[in-house]
Formats: sequence, structure tokens, C-alpha cells
Amino acid sequence: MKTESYIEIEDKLGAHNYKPLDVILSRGEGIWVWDVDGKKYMDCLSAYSAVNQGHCHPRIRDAMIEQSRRMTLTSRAFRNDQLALFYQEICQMTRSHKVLPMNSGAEAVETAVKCVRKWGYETKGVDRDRAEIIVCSNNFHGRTLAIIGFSTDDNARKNFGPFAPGFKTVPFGDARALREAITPNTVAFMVEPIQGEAGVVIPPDGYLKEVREICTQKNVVLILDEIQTGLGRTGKLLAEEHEGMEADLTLIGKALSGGFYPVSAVLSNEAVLGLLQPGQHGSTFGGNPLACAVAREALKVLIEEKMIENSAQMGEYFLKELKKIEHPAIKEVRGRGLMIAIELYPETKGGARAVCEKLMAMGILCKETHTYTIRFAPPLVITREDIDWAVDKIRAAFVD
Ligand code: IF1
Repeated sequence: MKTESYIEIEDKLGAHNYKPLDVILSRGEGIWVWDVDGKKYMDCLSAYSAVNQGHCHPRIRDAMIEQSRRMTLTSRAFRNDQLALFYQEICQMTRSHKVLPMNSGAEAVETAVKCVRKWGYETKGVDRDRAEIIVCSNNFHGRTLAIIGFSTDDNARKNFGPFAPGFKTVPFGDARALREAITPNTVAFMVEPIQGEAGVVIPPDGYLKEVREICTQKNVVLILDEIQTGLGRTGKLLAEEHEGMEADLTLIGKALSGGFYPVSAVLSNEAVLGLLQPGQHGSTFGGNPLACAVAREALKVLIEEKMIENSAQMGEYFLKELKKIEHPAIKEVRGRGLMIAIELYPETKGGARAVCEKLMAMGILCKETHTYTIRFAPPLVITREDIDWAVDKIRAAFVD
């Protein structure tokens, strides 16, 4: 079937909740993907950092096939032979004391919201239904009702109300604003170490360390949403490591399965997740043996194939090379590890989308965010040669 036919069917039968580039992908391997006409592209989005290990990584694929031959789903009414091993390995890697496995990132966020409220009432002594959680403006934590209720992006919230109460917003990167927003009813502060959807917004050095101190002093749970920044994307296993601090709750997802399966998890200290009793939370697929087998191999591959180190080294190189591109439309080039963005001046004709479409014609797939920012987040297996190839194309895309 031709590209146009796929698009026609999608437009006719599918809800239009996305505006994808008009490329029909059919195969992926490492950093490369191919469309139905056999054209090859470098994937510089990695499915929003869910394919950090590269497309169709053979070891993760084989782990999935092998497990799917034995047992895919037991429900949590029974135990299975993968969950305990997943717990052991993820806790050892992240120095966590308790894990709660879910499926989508948003489910991990919702789980964290429920658990910190519970902690607030049962441990901190906040009056019932008075718990407050502080988030940052321009946050992105998912698309469920509770989550979009505390979004500051009107497009994500418009006409979806009414929303859940108990959330406050402070400016991202402003530790003083956080300190001033905390009340005796504040149970948690949830923040992305680097705001992804906002356009790879990096907070001032020391912000996370200061936020850590404030939350400790004020007995407020610090939740880091590392669903996009985690698992090697910023050149560390977790982005919190850049600041030498540790969250109380860490949320991971996306690349936790290397793009093979929806797997997310809430990683916690004993104090918060330890409060949950049977029947108080759950999910049909959460912690299923197939998800755990895939996640275990996806994590092993990250470590054993030194993808995190590669992310740090190649990210530094990619950023340095992109910063050399001189063009009046480029306002800023920023990033950490392989989480990089080029921000254009608002008056740039066609905005970031026009650049993404030019790059697609040159064989690079990337995504704009908020009209004037282009994100570059290739799989963590990219090489220096791949980056040189990409930078040549990106430079050419800025030639008028
Ligand atoms: C879409 C954005 C990225 C996330 C963080 C939680 C979640 C996400 C930091 C929820 C998910 C995805 C959602 C996807 C596109 C993508 C995205 F553009 F929407 F904002 F990456 F920046 N925390 N981000 O980035 O995880 O429930 O999706 O598994 O909704 O279009 P999820």
C-alpha cells in the first residue's frame, strides 16, 4: 500500500489527536528506521526516549520471545518467576527500597500522587482531603485527568474539566518559590529534572540539590519524574546523579522496556510505598512476567553495552557540533547527554515544524515542541560518525 493510502485511512478512521510527519515507518534497527518505500532515516526522537537502546534490540527481542513462550500474564492474584528478579535488579541499580510496577508513565505518576497523599494523611498527619502537591509550570507528566489538571498547557487541559484539586504550581528552577509555596498541608513536590516537553529546559546548577534540602527540611516528599530523563538519556542512569542528590520517589518508564512493551515503575524509599496495603492499588498488567523479563533485559543491555557512557560522550560531542551551526534563526542550542534541543527565534518563518520537514526529506526524523523548539534525542547507541552525518544535514537544513 502506498504512503498516501495509509494516511487517508488514518485520517478517516483515527482520532486526530496527533499531527505526525507524513512518513509511514515499517522497520527499525538501532538508530535507523525505514519507511514503506524503503527510504532510510536516522531516528532523532527515539519514540520520546522510549527506544534508548536502539530499535528492535536483539537481546531484548529474544528475551521477549523466550518469555512469551512460557508465560505472559498471571495477574497479581498469583506470583510469577520474573517479578522478584526485576525488583532485585532495579532496586540494586537505583538504590531503591521499594518498587511498584505499572504500565504507562502516567500510571506511575498517578500511583505516586495517590501514595504521597496517603503518606501525608497516615504519616505526616495532614487533615483528610487537604493534601497539596506542588508541581512546576510548563510541566509534562502525562495525559490522565488528574495530571492534565495540574498542567499549565491550555491545549492539554482545555474542555477536559473539572479537575482534581490539591495541586499548586511554582516556576521551574526557582527553589525560593518552592520554599514559599510549602504549607503544613504540602505532602510532595513533583518535578522533571529537565523539562522535556517544555523544550529541554535545564534548571540552574544546584536547583535539584537545593530542592532536596528544602523538601528534607519541610518533611515534603520529593518526586523526580525521570520517565523521559532517566535510563541514560542525559548521560547518567538517572538525571538526579548530575546533582549528586536522591529523590524520595523516582518515576521511570519508556526505555525501561527499550520500546518493546509499556513498562513503568515507581521507585521509593520504605516510608512511602511501604504504607500500601493489599487491595489499595494495582493494575491488571502491572508487574506481569513478560514486562519484567523485557525490562530486566532492557536494563542489562543499557549497562553491559555501556550505553549510558556513550550517551554522555556522544551527547557532549553532538551538542558541541550543533553549537557550531551559525544561523540568525537559532536562539539557543542546549542539552545534557543525548537530550538536546535547538530553539529558534519566534519570528522564524515556518517555525520548528518547517525544519523538521526539511530534515525528514534529508533522512532525519525529529520532532518540534511548542512551535519553535526542535528536540534531538537519538538512541544512545549513536556513534561519532552518525553524529557527523546528522550535523551536516542539520547545518544544510538551516541554509535558506
Ligand atoms: C504524548 C510529550 C514527551 C513524560 C514525562 C510522564 C510521561 C511522559 C516526563 C507519561 C510522556 C510522552 C507522551 C507522548 C509524547 C511524549 C512527550 F510530548 F507528550 F510531552 F516525551 F515529551 N512524564 N511523554 O515525557 O508517560 O503515559 O506517555 O507513558 O502524550 O504524546 P506515558
